[in-house]
Amino acid sequence: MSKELAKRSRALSYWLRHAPEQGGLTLDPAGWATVADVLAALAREGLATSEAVLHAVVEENDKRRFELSDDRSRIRARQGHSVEVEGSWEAAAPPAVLYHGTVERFLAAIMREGLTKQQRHHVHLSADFETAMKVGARRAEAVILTVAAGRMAADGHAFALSTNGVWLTDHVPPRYLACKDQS
Ligand code: HQG
Repeated sequence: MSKELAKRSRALSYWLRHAPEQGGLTLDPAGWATVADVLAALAREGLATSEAVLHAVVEENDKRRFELSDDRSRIRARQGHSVEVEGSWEAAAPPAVLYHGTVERFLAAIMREGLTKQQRHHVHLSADFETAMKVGARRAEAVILTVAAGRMAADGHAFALSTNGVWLTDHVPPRYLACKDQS
């Protein structure tokens, strides 16, 4: 993605997930903003953007973070919100094992309290090891935890799958966690 698209993508992530008011936007209950409002907000930030460029930001985003409504009049983040939104996630039965990438300095707290959602709506888990490695490596050397998701689901914990493939749950108690052998 070009620098120009990346700047717009960062602004969208911030407004659509965390701080719509910073962009002068309001999100509907399902997290949608109108494309017209978003283009106006980008222009106010000195990031004047055509509709075609906005479509490119959505399409070229590495993690498919954003989606457009069918008529392309609205845009929202697929997941990762800290602001209250509802209805963007499909309940789904998880695979037996999911992965979470974190870093050494959080391990003691995680093994004590389990994985908690911090600022986000959910704890984020991935079906593949590689993705978890990348998520952990955003902070420092990644440490990978395995989550006994099948057992959790059998015990009544709810899971959802975002439309870009991130597994979401409310809390992973420590008894379902194990530190994966990193070798
Ligand atoms: C840790 C990015 C202490 C947790 C990525 C993580 C992902 C605890 C951090 C998505 C804890 C929260 C999500 C506890 C969890 N005590 N630390 N009890 N429980 N933690 O960013 O999973 O670029 O909210 O291990 O690619 O790192 O935003 O979650 O290190 O998909 O699209 O607290 O964010 O995607 O950090 O990342 P985050 P995450 P985007």
